[in-house]
Amino acid sequence: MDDLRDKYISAISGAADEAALEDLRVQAVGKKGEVSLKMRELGKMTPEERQVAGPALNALKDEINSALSAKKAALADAALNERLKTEWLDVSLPARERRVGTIHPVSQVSEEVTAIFADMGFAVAEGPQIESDWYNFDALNIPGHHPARAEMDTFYTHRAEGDNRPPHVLRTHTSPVQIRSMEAQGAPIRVICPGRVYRADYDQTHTPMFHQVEGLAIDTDISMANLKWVLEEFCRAFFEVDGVELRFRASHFPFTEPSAEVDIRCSWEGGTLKLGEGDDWLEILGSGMVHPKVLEAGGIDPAKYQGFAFGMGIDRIAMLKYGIPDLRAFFDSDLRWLRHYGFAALDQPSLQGGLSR
Ligand code: 2NM
Repeated sequence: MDDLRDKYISAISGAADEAALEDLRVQAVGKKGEVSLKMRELGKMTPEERQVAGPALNALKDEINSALSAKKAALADAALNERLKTEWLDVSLPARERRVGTIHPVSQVSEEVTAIFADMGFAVAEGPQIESDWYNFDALNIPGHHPARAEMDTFYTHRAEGDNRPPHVLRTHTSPVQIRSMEAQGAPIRVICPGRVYRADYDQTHTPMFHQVEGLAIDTDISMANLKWVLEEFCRAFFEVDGVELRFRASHFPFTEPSAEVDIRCSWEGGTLKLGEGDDWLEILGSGMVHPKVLEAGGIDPAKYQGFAFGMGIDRIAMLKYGIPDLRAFFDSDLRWLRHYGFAALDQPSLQGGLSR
């Protein structure tokens, strides 16, 4: 009986599937199975023998039956687990196909600009959109009486009654981020600061909120020549014209000296703009060598360091590159406009892949 038990218990535990298990059941406890045949022999035994063998055989039959059903349950569990592995279903997926939307041209162009300057070693810095007037004006060599303060159409916040400190402003440019970067990391430095800026102005070419990217490079031997190379390199990559021609026009900003506005060669043939050819010039950015007072405000010694800075409108260069006519439509949240001028969600710009579609 011990031999029978060992044989079937180990065979049952090693059974590969339900069919093998059924064969074992028939062999062991089926009508003509080994245990059943042994039970038939009980009739030929003496009563004493039967009293010992009977209960033992019944116990063996029970033991084999429960091993069979335990193994059957285990096989069913394993089969179910196997099925669940291949037939999984993400019940969190939407039942209906849905358009995910598009990337806004401002986001797309910010990524493109960032990719180009990152390739030239510039890090990205961000800062608050509500600024103290020190960061937005004084640190940038625009003192209280300076006409640039009035020209900027600044949005002011309110102070509480009787609080005579100057009010905070919505930043009118991203230059305050560059002052903060100078303070935080000192020289040498190479950063670009993309972000939202605010001016109280609204017409075909102005919205009260728009986007700027400013760049700053400070070191012991930075010159206007470096500025020129960086901006040419940027325009060549961004507008995707190899023989890009820029024109540096003397200008004036409080925070740079000397200052230059930069134009790109273009043509307006047939009413469409073509960059890199023709006899016209289109202004695309402002730039210059950072004013010593601005370096000082940022905690950098102007006797030891100098640097260049530049700034441009992201919305404006987006319009030029992608032929978008009206700036105001940028911020209307018109779905048809967004589908037309938007970019595919996974269409991330990279220098390797070419920046445009
Ligand atoms: C421009 C034009 C020229 C500029 C200057 C600075 C700072 F903070 F470093 F002094 N950031 N950006 C700058 C210079 C911006 O935008 C038209």
